[in-house]
Amino acid sequence: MNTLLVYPKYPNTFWSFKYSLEQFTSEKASFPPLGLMTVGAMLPKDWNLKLVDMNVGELTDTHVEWADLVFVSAMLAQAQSAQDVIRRCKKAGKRIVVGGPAFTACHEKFSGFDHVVSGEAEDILPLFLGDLEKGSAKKIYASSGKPSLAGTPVPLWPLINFADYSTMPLQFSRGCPFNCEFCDIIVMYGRRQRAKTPGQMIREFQSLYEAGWKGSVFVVDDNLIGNIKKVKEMLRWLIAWQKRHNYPFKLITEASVNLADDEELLKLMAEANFHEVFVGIETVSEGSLEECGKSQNLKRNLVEAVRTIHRHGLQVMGGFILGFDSDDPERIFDDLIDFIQETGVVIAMVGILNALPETRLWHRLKKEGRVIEGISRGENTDGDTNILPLMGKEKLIRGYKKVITAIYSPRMYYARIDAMLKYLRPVSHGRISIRELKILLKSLWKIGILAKNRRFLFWKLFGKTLLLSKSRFPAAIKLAVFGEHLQQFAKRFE
Ligand code: B12
Ligand code: SF4
Repeated sequence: MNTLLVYPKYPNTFWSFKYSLEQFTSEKASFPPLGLMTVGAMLPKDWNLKLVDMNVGELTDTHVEWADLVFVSAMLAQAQSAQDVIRRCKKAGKRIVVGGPAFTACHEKFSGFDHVVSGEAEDILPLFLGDLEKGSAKKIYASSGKPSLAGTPVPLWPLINFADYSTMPLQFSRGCPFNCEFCDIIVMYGRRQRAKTPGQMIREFQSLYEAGWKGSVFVVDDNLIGNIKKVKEMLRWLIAWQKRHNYPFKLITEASVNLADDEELLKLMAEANFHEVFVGIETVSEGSLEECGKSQNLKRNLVEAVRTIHRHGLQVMGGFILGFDSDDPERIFDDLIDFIQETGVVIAMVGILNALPETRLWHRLKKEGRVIEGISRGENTDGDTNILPLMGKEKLIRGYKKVITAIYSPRMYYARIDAMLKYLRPVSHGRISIRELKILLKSLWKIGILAKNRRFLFWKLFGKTLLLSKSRFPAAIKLAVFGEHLQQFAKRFE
């Protein structure tokens, strides 16, 4: 069976980091599609597989002609491209199977596919494959439970070309114990966190290492620390493995802000070579935190929490949301700018509240007649929303634009790097790679010489970190380079 695995195109937004990749590296995208590489590893061994990630290469007619079966995976942000792929493959007479977050959230909004695997593939894909072999495959396969990850296979690395990507993804756990109103993770993956065993996780790191990857690895859990006991156990195994292999991987992940409460956990993460952690801070308004049920962020000093994490060598990337009912439109925008500047959350993903299908927020706002129908765009950094905000859409979007253009102005961006570096304990593991050296050299030319409105800021940062704090130098340059994408991204809101 010739099986084509297709990952549709996602828009060039905040997370694509497209501009920085194009200008400073030879890579075409940040991450390969882990969902498809995992599904690929679950398919019969005698099937021929090809993966086309449309974010790094074209889907050609030759690919489509070759296929007997086409598997499409997508997030809602890829809906348009996914629908185009389905239409094209249908026209060519192919049998199409769809799955992944977009189809789990609302497969009924798509047309033209033959089969959908809604939910996680581990328990449901074997059923589909069995039926397919018998010639009795149904249209809809919905996973009824949340499968254990004990049987999740190691991703099929040979499906991708490492050179196309800057970072490799691995996953330790799914689900999150918290209950934020807007969150679709708990709808799709549940509130009981399911994790792989430490041995299983080490096998995945080992397989990636043996496949030839060195460098950045994103542990794509939505909340790595959803089960603190289990993650600490895994981290101890990982530390030993990293030491044995001379720290080949620099790690990034996502975690809830209560990470700041656990000194031991922070130390373990730093020792395992985690450098960056994405934290959902969401808002500086206590009323809005209460409204969305983000209990773990309430009644704490969020500035101090961020600094504590920085002090342990982990750079905080922050997620923020504007447009809660409790947001005071006279203050929220300026308060958020101040918070982001004060804490030095350099990579601040500020989005507008959107209601994703089946979330508690979606149900509440639907009852209130405040959800705009149509495919949920699944994208909250494009300056639009599918809800009717209490403060009024126009005011919200105006405020959003103000925040984005302020925090991504070169002056404020570089001020934040300074604010972060003041607290950031440098992480000592691993050496600077050739890739990082090349990026550094390009940055000297492209930012240090060509970028008229920020070259002074760049050289100031460059000189200061090199003279006073050499160990923080790689982080400073990396942030300057990321800034090139983010400043470009912000321009669309000017
Ligand atoms: C890594 C990641 C990214 C990466 C890259 C994606 C990539 N190349 O894989 C980047 C950073 C680019 C990204 C961006 C965005 N992302 Co994202 N991302 C993730 C994250 C953290 C991990 C994805 C992953 O690898 N999961 C692990 C794999 C194993 O799980 P999986 O994909 O679900 O696959 C399983 C099943 O779904 C199924 N399956 C998957 N595909 C298929 C296909 C077939 C045919 C079958 C049968 C089964 C199947 O089998 C797998 C095994 O069970 C997820 C969260 C999550 N928990 O998954 C969010 C997530 C997918 N992202 C999300 C969002 C909203 C975004 C953004 C819109 C954020 C933003 N506001 O900008 C952008 C959109 C893209 C853009 N404009 O740049 C949402 C999607 C919601 C939805 N319903 O569509 C998620 C779920 C997180 C969330 N709730 O916020 N993201
Ligand atoms: S902490 Fe994050 S993953 Fe967990 S429920 Fe809240 S938003 Fe979702």
